[in-house]
Amino acid sequence: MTKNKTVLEWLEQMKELLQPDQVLWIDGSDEQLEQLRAEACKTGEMIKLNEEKLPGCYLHRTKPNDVARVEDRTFICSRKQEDAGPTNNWCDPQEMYKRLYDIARGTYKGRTMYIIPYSMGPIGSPLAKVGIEVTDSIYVVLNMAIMTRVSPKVMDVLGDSNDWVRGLHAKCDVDKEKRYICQFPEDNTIISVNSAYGGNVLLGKKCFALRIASYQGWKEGWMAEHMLILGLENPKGEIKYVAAAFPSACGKTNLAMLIPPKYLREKGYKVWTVGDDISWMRIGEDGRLYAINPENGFFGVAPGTNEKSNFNALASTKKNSIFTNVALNLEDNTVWWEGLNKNPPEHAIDWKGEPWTPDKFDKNDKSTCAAHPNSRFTAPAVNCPCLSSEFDKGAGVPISAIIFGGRRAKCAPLVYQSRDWVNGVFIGSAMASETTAAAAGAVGVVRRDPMAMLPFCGYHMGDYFQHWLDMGKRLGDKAPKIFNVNWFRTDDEGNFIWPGFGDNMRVLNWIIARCEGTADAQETAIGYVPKPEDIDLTDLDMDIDTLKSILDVDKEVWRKEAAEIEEHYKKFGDKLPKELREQLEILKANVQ
Ligand code: GTP
Ligand code: SPV
Ligand code: MN
Repeated sequence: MTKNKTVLEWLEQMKELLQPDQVLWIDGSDEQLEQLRAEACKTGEMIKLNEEKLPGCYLHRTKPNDVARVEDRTFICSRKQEDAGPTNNWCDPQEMYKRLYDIARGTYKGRTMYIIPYSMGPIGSPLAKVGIEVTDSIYVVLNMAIMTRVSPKVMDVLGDSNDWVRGLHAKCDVDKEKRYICQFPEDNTIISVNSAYGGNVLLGKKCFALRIASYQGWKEGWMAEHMLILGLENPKGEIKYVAAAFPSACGKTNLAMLIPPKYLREKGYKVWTVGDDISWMRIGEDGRLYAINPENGFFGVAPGTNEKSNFNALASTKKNSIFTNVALNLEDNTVWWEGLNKNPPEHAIDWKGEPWTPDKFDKNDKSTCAAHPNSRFTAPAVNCPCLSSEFDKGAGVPISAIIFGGRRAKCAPLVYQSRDWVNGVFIGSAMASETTAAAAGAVGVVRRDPMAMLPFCGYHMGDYFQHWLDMGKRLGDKAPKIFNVNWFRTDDEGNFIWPGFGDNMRVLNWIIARCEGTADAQETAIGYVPKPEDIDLTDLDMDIDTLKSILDVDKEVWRKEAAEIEEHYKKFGDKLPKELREQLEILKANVQ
C-alpha cells in the first residue's frame, strides 16, 4: 500500500506491540467492507436491519459502561504540563506511552489488526490532512469508512511525507478503570484503549480533527473548531455561509440541516449543509476566512431526531448507516428511539440488549429509555438531501458569520451580536452551557465551555484565546461577524419558550441581514440585540411580548454572570490575553 518509511516503521512497531494474528489494510472498497459486515454479523457484533426499509443498515450496541466520551480519562500529553493548560488532564508523554503500551501489549492476539488510511477533508485538498488508524474493531473500521475518506489514494497523496497522524485503538477488555483517550500533539499521535464508543475510538473525529488539529492550527496559522457549517440561500440565489459552535448535543446537526418555515421556503429560502460538527478554517487569498468540513459523514444524536425536528438527518440514515445504542424494533427489524415518533414498538430490544416494552419507560428514570440518550447514527454525508455542492470541493466556503451558542435556561438572549471581533472572542471564551449526555457525568449542570472546545482543545486555552485574537488581526475588516444564540430559554414550568429547529431560520435571517448591514439593532450591555420587530414571527404562534422576554438582557442576571466569568478567567492566570480581561471590565461596567 505504501513505501513511506515513517508509516512502515510505525506499523512494524505496532505489530510487535499488539501481536495480531493477521494484518489487513483497509482499502475502503465496498467488496472488502461487505466481507467485514458479514463477519461482524456472524459474531453478533452487528445486527443487519430490514433490507427493504433500511438497506445497508446495521445496529451495534456498546457496553453499558461505554456509551459516551469520557472527559476525565482524556489526556493531552505535551512534554510540558503548562502547554496542556488548566482545562486539560495532562500526563508526561513518556510515562503515558509506557502505561498505554503496557495496557495494549499483546491484546490483538487471536485478532486482526486493521490498518485504516484516511483523509480528513477531500483527498488531496490543500486543507486536508492524512491519518492512519490501527484498530482491532470491525465496528471502528465500518464507522471510519463512513465518517472519513478511506482509500489507497490517501497514501499516494501522502507520498514519503511525515505529516500524518498516528492513531492506535485497542479495544482491550473495555475496562473503564483502564480506559484512556490520549493525544500527544507534539508527536502527531493518538492512543485510545479500553473503549469502543464513537468519539473515543473514531480517531479521525474529536481526537484528530479537533485535539490534534487545534494544536496544528495554532502552530500553522489556521483554526480547527467544533462548528457546523451551513450555506443560507436567499430568493435571489445568493448563498452566505455561517459556522456555529455549540457544545455537544446542543443543536449543531439540527441547525446544519434546517428546513426553513413554509412561508420562507415559498419565498425561496434554502439551507445547504457543509458540515455538522467540525470546521477547519484558513485565510484565503482574498483575505477572507474559508472553511471545510474534514468529515465525510454525520455521527449524530438519535433521540429527538424525527421527520419534523430534522427531516434531512433522518433521511440521511435511511441507507448504508450504522446505529449505535438505539432500540431494535422487533416488529419489523428496524430501529427506534425516544422522539422518533409517538408509537414506541410493542416489542423491542433496548440499548442494553434486553427485552423492552413501552410500559418499562419511567419518565423520571433515563435508564429506562429504549435508546440511550446519547445513542447515535453514523450516516454518509452523500445521503443528506440538502448537502452543499461545495461539500466535496475542498476549496472551502467563505464564512460571513460565526455563531456561538449553548443551553441556558436563563441569561443569554435568543440572539445578540458582538460589538467587534475582540468582543466576539470574549463572548466565545465566556460561553457556558448545561451539560448533556454526550459525555459521561452529570447532565444539566451549567459549565463554562469556551467556543464549545473545552473537551477538545489540544493545548493551553489561554494560548487558544490569543490565537483567536491573532486570527482576527490578520482578518481585519474581512473578519466574519460574531454572534451568540440561545434556543433553550425556559419558562417557569421548564418548557422551551422559543420553538427552535426550523424556526431558527428567523434568527439566521437577522444574522445575515446584520452582516449585510440591512437590519437594525439595539445596543445593550452585552452587545447588539435585535429590535423585536426585526425577528419575523409570520405564521408563528408567538406574541411580541414573549419574544421580548427572550431578547431581554437582565442586568442583575448579567452581574452574576460577569462575576462567574471572572472566576472562570482566574484559571488562565497570566496566559489570559489582556484584551479579554479588558472586555470583562467593560461588561462589568456596563451591567453596573
Ligand atoms: P453533537 O453531535 O454531540 O456534537 O451534538 P449536536 O450539537 O450536533 O446536537 P444535535 O443537533 O444532535 O441536537 C441535540 C439535541 O438538541 C437533540 O435532542 C435535539 O432535539 C435538541 N435540539 C436541537 N436543536 C434544538 C432547538 O432549536 N431547540 C430545542 N429545544 N432543542 C433542540
Ligand atoms: C460530541 O460529543 O461532540 C460528538 C459525538 O460529536 S463524539 O464523536 O462522541 O464526540
Ligand atoms: Mn460534536
